[in-house]
Amino acid sequence: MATTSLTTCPYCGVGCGVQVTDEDGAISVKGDKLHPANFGRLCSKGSALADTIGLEDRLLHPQINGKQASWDTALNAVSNGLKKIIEEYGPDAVAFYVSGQLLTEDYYVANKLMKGFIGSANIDTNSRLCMSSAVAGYKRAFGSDSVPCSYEDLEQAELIVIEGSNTAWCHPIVYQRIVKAKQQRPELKIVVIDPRKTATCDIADLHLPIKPGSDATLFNGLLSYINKQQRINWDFVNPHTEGVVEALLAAEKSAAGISQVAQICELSEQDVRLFYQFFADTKKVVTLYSQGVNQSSSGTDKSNSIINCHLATGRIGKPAMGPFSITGQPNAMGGREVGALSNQLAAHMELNNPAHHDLVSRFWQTDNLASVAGLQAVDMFEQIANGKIKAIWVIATNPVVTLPNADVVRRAIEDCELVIVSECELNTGTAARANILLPALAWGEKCGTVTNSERRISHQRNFLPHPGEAEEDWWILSQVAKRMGFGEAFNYQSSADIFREHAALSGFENKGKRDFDISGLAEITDKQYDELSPIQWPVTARDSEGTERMFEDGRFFTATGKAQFIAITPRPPANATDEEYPLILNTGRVRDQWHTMTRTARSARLNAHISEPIIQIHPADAKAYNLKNSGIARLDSLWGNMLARIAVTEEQRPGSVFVPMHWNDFLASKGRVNALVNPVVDPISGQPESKHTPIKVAPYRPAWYGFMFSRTALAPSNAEYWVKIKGDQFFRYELAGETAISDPFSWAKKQLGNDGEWLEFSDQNEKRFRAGKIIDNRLESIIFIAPEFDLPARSWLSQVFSEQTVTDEMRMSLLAGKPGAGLPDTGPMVCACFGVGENTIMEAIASGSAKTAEDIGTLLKAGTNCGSCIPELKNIISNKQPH
Ligand SMILES: Nc1nc2c(c(=O)[nH]1)N[C@H]1C(S)=C(S)[C@@H](COP(=O)(O)OP(=O)(O)OC[C@H]3O[C@@H](n4cnc5c(=O)[nH]c(N)nc54)[C@H](O)[C@@H]3O)O[C@H]1N2
Ligand SMILES: Nc1nc2c(c(=O)[nH]1)N[C@H]1C(S)=C(S)[C@@H](COP(=O)(O)OP(=O)(O)OC[C@H]3O[C@@H](n4cnc5c(=O)[nH]c(N)nc54)[C@H](O)[C@@H]3O)O[C@H]1N2
Ligand code: SF4
Ligand SMILES: [Mo]
Repeated sequence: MATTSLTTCPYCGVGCGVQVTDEDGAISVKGDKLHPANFGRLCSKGSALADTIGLEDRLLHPQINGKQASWDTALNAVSNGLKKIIEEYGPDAVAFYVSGQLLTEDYYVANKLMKGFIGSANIDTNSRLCMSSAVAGYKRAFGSDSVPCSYEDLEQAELIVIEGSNTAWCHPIVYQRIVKAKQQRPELKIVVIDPRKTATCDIADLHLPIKPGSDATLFNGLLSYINKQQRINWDFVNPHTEGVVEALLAAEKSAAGISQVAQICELSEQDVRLFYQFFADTKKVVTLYSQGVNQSSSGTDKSNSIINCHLATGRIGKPAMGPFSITGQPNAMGGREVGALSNQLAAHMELNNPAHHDLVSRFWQTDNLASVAGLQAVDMFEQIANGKIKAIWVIATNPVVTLPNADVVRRAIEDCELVIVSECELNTGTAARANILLPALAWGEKCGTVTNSERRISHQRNFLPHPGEAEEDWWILSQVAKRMGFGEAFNYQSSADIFREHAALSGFENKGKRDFDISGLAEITDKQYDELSPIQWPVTARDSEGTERMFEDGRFFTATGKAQFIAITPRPPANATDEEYPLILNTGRVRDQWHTMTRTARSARLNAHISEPIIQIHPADAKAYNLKNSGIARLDSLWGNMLARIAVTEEQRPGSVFVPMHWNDFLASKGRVNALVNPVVDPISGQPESKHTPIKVAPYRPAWYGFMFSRTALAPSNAEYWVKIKGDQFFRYELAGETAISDPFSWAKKQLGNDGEWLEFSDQNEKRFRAGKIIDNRLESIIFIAPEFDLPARSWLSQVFSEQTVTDEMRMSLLAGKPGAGLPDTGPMVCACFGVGENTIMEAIASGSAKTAEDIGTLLKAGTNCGSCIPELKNIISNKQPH
């Protein structure tokens, strides 16, 4: 029998509604047609959710020092451990590092325990690496952390400026909504500001490949231009803002005219002028920005340079207008609401505001509420490294992979006296170094609320049983709180209890003074909570249906009620390139992986798009540094090094390379890019400069290259470079080693196991070796070694693993290392939803039957589900056509 449930996607901040169908235990997902974030669509990651819910490698029982323990023992160990350190060294010797992937209820309890009862503000969240500059920018301008816009504003806009956001890959459904709006209204203009030509540029009328780090100059120049063109909206500016004169003076000083801006930002004057004209001449403008703005040592200033231009033109608080910082994680917004950044209190209140301190103390009935800001993520791990912090509880984040200067972070965790980790997965770099491991319920098993980029609160509902002994994060935290003696305040019976308390606090003595107010939900019943429909905050008695847009009345939450212009003096990134480190390392995301891959790497189809840590580099730089496409490069910075597969592409800006943030130590021997990333932070927000580290690059020259496929997981030996990739019926390992293999056959047997029937081909002179192992006439594993990296197509070999029997022809093909045997090589995966490879697409184009992306969709289905691969389809078509 089939049952269906409605929930919310656990990945990005778009916050799509998901409909899950359980047909006798077989789970499938599709988009929730009625959810106002996605109206039924899902991207490649959302569509593959069912692939990721298996229990292999899940953490299902508490562990102490690697040994299974009962909950009681583990919880006592946590509370006694924390208490002992607090008694000896004070509350600031302990810290929590939490995450925008927690549900609001979990988040609320973590923050309440640390700030309200342990009495330290040493709780920070991975949102420090993500949204903190946007938060600081909004607060400086509006006096509150309020994202003013809705997704509908994007659809109704006349100009969308996409700055430092690869929306097509990172917020795919918002991007699809923009694509659709542009199809319906081709006059909708799109400007993309990104040093790289990303998939998002597919719909751009103008792409500005800006010099990395120079965005504040571009927007200061825009403010100055708006002034010179007499486009300042004084009817808005005079009554509703303060500080315009100072902001204009600073803008004029740093970016006097178009030619100066063009020079500093390394853009053409023509492009800068066009952008400025678009902005000045268009009324309905939304600026959508993300990590290319935030992750910078001047990220807060950059966000204010954008907000300044919206204030100057009065384009805020009105339909189709506004500075829209799009959030990354599913509950980045929830974390902001509960105040889990170390400088905030709960419900958008301030730690250093005595009235807020008093209010929260009374509401929580505590006399121990922290009153001094705690440590920010990067400093927190520095204090762990130098021994000032002696206990750290990490919940739903993986800092040994995602914090900058990650090798030092890893060492800090290894040396810390007490490391507690709440996780769903066994194999994360951080979990592997925990003293106490606490098993948390995962997506589909837990239940609570999340808030998306447009302030919309949605329910994540459980549809799977609780596996093993895994528990809700709020339950784990409350149990520890009770054992530490704070039982009264943590007596929650359900996530609904917590939600009601959180909602009540938001409305407590609020009376319109604070932006975050969901008091309209403070008294909902358990049933209403279970059935809660997506709703945008504020939700009050007056606005019981939620609020689409903030600041419609032109009033802001500053002391004077007026929005603040901020005078911006642009600063270059903290570390410039030099002779030794001549290239800029830019880092970020790829289409089909989520963060440290603990979940997405479970899905074969998501692994097929970009399977290895890559370095994208411009052909001119590749030539200058002697790098060949598909070879391996070694990257070094002042902080660390890594190895990555070389992808030469014109889309990369010369002088700058792009490396994904995703690979962890369980999936790649040396693929953690954060080992190289500069730990410098923005002085206001504390956000690291993840987009700009000077590096050098050199070809990696191993003695041999190779790969293995196997139906079971292996542990490669003698390979300095390895990457593990889960395929459909196999695991694939990409390999390279520094020591020549003298006896390849015995080495192969060591890797793959001695059993089965072996096919073997060896050419000693050429140092090539190929072998396959067959069990019951079915291909069990294969191994290929060569002195060069031009090994046979992996895509074809992956297909052989789907075959039930190995035919004689296949044996020949395998040994020859060439596709054949009636199985054409479909090429690297382009469409993850329908598994369509590049070669198949090229054939359709070559045959003349497909001329457009739509034709490819009709013929091969590629691009017709989530649409994320459409920019790549268009790229393949344009490369194929004669120029
Ligand atoms: N597929 C996928 N989607 C995700 C995630 C994921 O892991 N995978 N994670 C989610 C999360 S938590 C987040 S925060 C978002 C992030 O979403 P995005 O911010 O869109 O993603 P990034 O790839 O980190 O960086 C965005 C772009 O900033 C550009 N950039 C670098 N330097 C500069 C600069 O100086 N100026 C400008 N203007 N641009 C610059 C980069 O080239 C890059 O294309 O994605 C969310 N969505
Ligand atoms: N170089 C570089 N570094 C970056 C970035 C970048 O662009 N460049 N981006 C930064 C940004 S924007 C972000 S948001 C961070 C993300 O960085 P992280 O948060 O460190 O990355 P994740 O892999 O999402 O880690 C989440 C962990 O929580 C676990 N988990 C999932 N759900 C639950 C749950 O319900 N309970 C518990 N207890 N655990 C759970 C997952 O298994 C996973 O191990 O990375 C940052 N680091
Ligand atoms: S865009 Fe994709 S990853 Fe983001 S919430 Fe929607 S389905 Fe999930
Ligand atoms: Mo993020």
